[in-house]
Amino acid sequence: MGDQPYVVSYADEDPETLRERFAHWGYLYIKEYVSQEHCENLLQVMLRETAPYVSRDGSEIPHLSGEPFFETDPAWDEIYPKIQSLEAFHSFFHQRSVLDLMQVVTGSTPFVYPMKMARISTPGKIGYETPPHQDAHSHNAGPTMAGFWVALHAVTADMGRVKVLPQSHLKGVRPVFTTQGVGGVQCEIYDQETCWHVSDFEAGDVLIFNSCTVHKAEPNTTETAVRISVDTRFCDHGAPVFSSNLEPHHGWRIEGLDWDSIYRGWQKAQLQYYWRDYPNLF
Ligand SMILES: O=C(O)CCC(=O)C(=O)O
Repeated sequence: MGDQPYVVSYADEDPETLRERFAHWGYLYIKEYVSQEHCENLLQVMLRETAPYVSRDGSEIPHLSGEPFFETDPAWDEIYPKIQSLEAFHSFFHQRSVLDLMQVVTGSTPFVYPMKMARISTPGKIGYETPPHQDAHSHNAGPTMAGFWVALHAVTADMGRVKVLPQSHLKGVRPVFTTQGVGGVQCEIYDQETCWHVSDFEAGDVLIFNSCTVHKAEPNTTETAVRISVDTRFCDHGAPVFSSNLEPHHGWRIEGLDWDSIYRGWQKAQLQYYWRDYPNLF
């Protein structure tokens, strides 16, 4: 069976309906949840840091100049610490409306993981896109953890959309093996799991997925279009959070990419080291 479109959710639906749908499918695809203005503002500040490799020059979609790259390539390593240092990037996930949504989904006060991720999917790197995986494995997390992924601009079928294997969360944490591509780890896909859910995204569309929901990225097969999205993880406040999630994303391999350097130019202290008194770190 081929792919099917995402089951669409809307923020103004009854919370119980959203929770039931999340429990049933293992994900929620919520149309235009984050305001387009907020996405555009973040995209603009990120694009200042991705230049000259990725820019917009007046077009709606970012595009690539020069050689393709993926996570850990030299161009990416040059750009990424600058993106990680953006206060607007981290605070994006702490806006009231995002916390409110996660409160509905988790059914209790949400905790935002310190690690925030930006994805820059360029064309010309087919085979290096995010392989199928479960965040339960990659973030060493329990069942109440959820991924929160936001498209910052329109993403069409050829631009490296993120897709999920519906109901895969019901089968527990799967065996993994190493592979190329973002994260370098792939989980097992069982026989008959051939129907993925995926749709085009508009700016502000949110994908929330259970920690055991298998998800992956499609290849970016465009000539020059670049897909930029941002994501993090949430859990119910008090659930165990593994220590690696307290690091900046790729802080373990990019020299100098630590919280002190990230916070250096920030205006506000409120979101700095906010997890230090979190009651359940391991
Ligand atoms: O955006 C991507 O390419 C990957 C996203 C992802 O795997 C995640 O958020 O866990």
